[in-house]
Amino acid sequence: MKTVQLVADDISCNHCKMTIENGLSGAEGITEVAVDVETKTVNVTFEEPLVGVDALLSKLDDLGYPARQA
Ligand SMILES: [Cu+2]
Repeated sequence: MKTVQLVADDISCNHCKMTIENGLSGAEGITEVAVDVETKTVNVTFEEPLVGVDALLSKLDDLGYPARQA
């Protein structure tokens, strides 16, 4: 199990938080998703090799929140 912190500058409110948390959690290999609106960070706990950082970034992109690794 691995945890990564990603930053998405477009996170601005609780709606963004819900969109990302709902959009990521439940996907295969993703154990936990926590979005902090104030710091615009997304903390994801996941299991490799089911998911990797690149896949997480691409999912965030699809949700409308381009991100980078913190
Ligand atoms: Cu928002």
